[in-house]
Amino acid sequence: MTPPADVAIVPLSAFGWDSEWDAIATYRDGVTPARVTRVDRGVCTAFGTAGTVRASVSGSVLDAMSRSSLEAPCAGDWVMLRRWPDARITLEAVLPRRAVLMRAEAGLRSHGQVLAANVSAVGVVVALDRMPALTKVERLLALAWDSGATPVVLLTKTDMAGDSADVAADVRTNATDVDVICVSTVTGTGLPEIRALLAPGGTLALVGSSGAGKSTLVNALVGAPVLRTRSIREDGRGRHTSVRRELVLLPSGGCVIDTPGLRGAGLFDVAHGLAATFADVTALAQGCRFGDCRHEREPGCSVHAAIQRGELPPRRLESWRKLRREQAWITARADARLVADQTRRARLRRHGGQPPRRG
Ligand SMILES: Nc1nc2c(ncn2[C@@H]2O[C@H](COP(=O)(O)OP(=O)(O)O)[C@@H](O)[C@H]2O)c(=O)[nH]1
Ligand SMILES: [Mg+2]
Ligand SMILES: [Zn+2]
Repeated sequence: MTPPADVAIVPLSAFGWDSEWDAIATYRDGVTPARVTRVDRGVCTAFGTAGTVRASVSGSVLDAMSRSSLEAPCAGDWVMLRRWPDARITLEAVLPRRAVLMRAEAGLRSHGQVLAANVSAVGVVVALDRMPALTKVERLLALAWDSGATPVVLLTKTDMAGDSADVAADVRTNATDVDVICVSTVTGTGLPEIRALLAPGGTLALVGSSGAGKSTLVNALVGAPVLRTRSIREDGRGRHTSVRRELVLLPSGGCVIDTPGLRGAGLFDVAHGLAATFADVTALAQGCRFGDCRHEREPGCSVHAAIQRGELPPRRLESWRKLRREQAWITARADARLVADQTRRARLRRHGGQPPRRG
C-alpha cells in the first residue's frame, strides 16, 4: 500500500523491522505494520511508516486477550494496523514475539506480565550514588537473561562516585559474560557505547530501581527531554514521574524501552536466567558428587570446596539460594494454578459444558 504523498516515509528498519518480520506480516488491504510505543487503557500508540498513530484493539485481539493476558499488546510489539474509511485505526494482530522481558505480576506472582517485547538487549540500570546491592543486580540479571536478549549492566551516575572503576570491576566478577558500561548523563560517559549497542535497529529495555536514572538516560540518548524524570526537589518517592512503559525512538536509530515502577522485580520462571546469572555456581555444581546437591552439607560438594579454597565468594552461594527458593515458590504456585484450572475444565466437561450446581 502506498501511504499518502504528504506523509514523510520513515524506514521502519531503523527501528527493528526486518525481512523476517516482513515474511510473517499478514498484508491485506489497508493493513500496515507498526511498532507499539505505549498502551494506555486499551488504546495503543504505535509508530508506522506514516508516523505515530493511536489505535484501538480489534475484536480478535480482545478475544485472544480474554484467553491470556500475555496476548495484550505491549511496548515493543510489532502489530498490524487497519485504517478504516472513517479514519479510525484498529490494531488487527500482534506479530509473534521474539525476545520478551517478563516479570511475575505484582501480588499475583504466578502470573507473568510482559514488560517489553522484541528486545535485543536488556540494560540492568544501577546507580553508583550509593553502594549497589549485588543481589539486586543478580536478580535483575536473571530476569534479563531469561528474556533471550543480551543483558548488559549500566552503572549510572558515575560522576557521583569516585570509585566507579572499582565497583565496575566488582560487578564484572559477579556478572560473568556480561558487558558492564559506566555511564554519566552529566559528563556523557558511556553514551556512545550504548548508542553503538543499539544501531542499527536494536531495542534496549531498561530495568532497575526507581531513581536509578533510567528516564534521564533515555533523554540523554535521544538528546531531548522526551520522558519525565525525577527532579531534585521531589526526590522522595518520584510521584510525578511516569509509571508507564514506553518505547522511544532514537534519532540515531534503534529504540529504548523505559520500564518504570519495577518495585522488587519478581522473578518469573527464570530457571534458565538463574543458571546463566550464576554460571560459576552452575559450572562448579557439575563436579558435585550428587546430581541434586543443594550445596548445603552434602559430602563431595565442589561448590563448598571452591568456597573453602577462596575461589567462590560465599555471598554468591547465598544469593543463588535465595533466588532459587523464590523461583521454586513461584513455579509451585504456577503448577497449583494449572492443576486447579484443569480440574475446573474437566468438571465443566462432565457437566456438559454447564458449571456444576452447588448443594
Ligand atoms: N549526577 C547525576 N545524576 C543523575 C544521572 N542520571 C540521573 N540522575 C539523577 O537521578 C535522579 C533520578 O533520575 P530518573 O531518570 O528520574 O530515574 P528513574 O526513576 O530510573 O527513571 C534525577 O534527579 C536525575 O537528575 C547522572 O548520570 N548523574
Ligand atoms: Mg523514570
Ligand atoms: Zn554441591
